[in-house]
Formats: sequence, structure tokens, C-alpha cells
Amino acid sequence: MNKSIIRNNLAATLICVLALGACAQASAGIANGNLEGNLSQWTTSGTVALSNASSTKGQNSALITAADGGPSNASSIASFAGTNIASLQAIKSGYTNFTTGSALSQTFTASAGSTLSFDFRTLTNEAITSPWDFTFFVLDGVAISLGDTNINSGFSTGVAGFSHATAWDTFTATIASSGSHQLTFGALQAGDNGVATALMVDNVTLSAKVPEPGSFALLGLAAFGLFAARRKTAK
Ligand SMILES: [Ca+2]
Repeated sequence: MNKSIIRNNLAATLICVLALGACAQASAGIANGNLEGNLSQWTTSGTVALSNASSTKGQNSALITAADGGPSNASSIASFAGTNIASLQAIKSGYTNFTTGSALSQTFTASAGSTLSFDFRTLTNEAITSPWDFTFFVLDGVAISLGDTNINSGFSTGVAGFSHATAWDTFTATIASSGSHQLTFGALQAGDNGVATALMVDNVTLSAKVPEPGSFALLGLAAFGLFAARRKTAK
């Protein structure tokens, strides 16, 4: 677990204390968001497995690999994720000829204002700073890049059979509308169809909306008023 995740947890705990029990609770919206035991709660395309090489919650994480001669073609991955190649192309300027990859997906129910978060890192055997492979996620058809082999910083010593890996990072998004939502994580080969790149994911959580800051202030005023009233009585 990296420092930013610890800080986020501390902040969440503080908010819970301030709200006196009305804190955000992880709901059952995401099934097996901890990626432990097996992937039966998720659907997969291509090469997706549990890894015990690195995790931020429990013993396992999901490892989504776009490998040599990758198993699923890029168009089917895009379709599986509820989007299309053009949308993926739009988030990866300078990348061409998407070939194959893998993806992990789950459809879940959430109410508007809920917070979705997950931990992720990108792993690769490619030469860094070349526009080869990339990792991404898609939420309700909107694709967002998570990492690629074209960045010139962030990679350090590898893990799980990959020569380079980024540190764990956390992505947080607010769910805009109540209802059913599709979340997909993926890794794609581009330019060629060889030398593996993967996305590692763990700790996918959905938290209910936290009360507005205004209600904290009212709660604080109420507590202060109670305190003042007690002082007065004691005199
Ligand atoms: Ca885990």
C-alpha cells in the first residue's frame, strides 16, 4: 500500500468521525472488488488471472495481460467494454493499429453521487518511451487511459515477470446517475502484436455518497450549542 492510499484512508476515517457515524460505507455494489479467491463475479476476455505477486487489498490482484500474439482482437475487446476502437483511439494520440488484448468487466448498480475507486499499476516488457501498448478502463462507454509504454517516468523495477512496473496508484470517480453501470479494465497491444503489457487492478470499491459539508457544519454548531448549554447549567 503506498502513502497516497494510506492518506486517503486517513481522510476517509476523519470524515467518518466528523459525520458521527453517517460515514460512507462500502456497499455490495461491486462483487469481489478485492479480487480474492477467484474471478467468478467478473467476466473476462483474453488473458486475465489472479496474481499473488502484488496487491493492495488481501493477497491477490487481477492481472490483465495483452501478451505475445494476444488472445482477443482489439475490436472485440472494445465491444466487450461497451465502447469502440474510435473511442479508445481518441484517448491514445500517436498510437496506431490496435491489435489484441484482454479485459475484465463487471456490471453493477450504484446511486448517483456514489464514489467508485480502484488501485492500479501498469506492467510491461516493452522498451519504455515508445507508443506500443497501453492500459485503460471504460465506465459506461467512456474510456480513460491508465498507463502506457510511451511515458518517460513512473516505471521502476518490474514485478510478476515484467521488466518494468509503475507504482500502485488510485483512481477515484463519482457515479453521475443512479442505476446500472458497466466497468471494464483492459490492456491492449498497439503497433505490433508482441511483447507483453499488463494492467494490475485491486481494491475496487463503491462508497455511498457522504453527507454535504453543510451538514457537518450544522452538526458542529449543534454540538457547540449543547456544550454551551451545559456550561451555563453548571454555573
Ligand atoms: Ca486483492
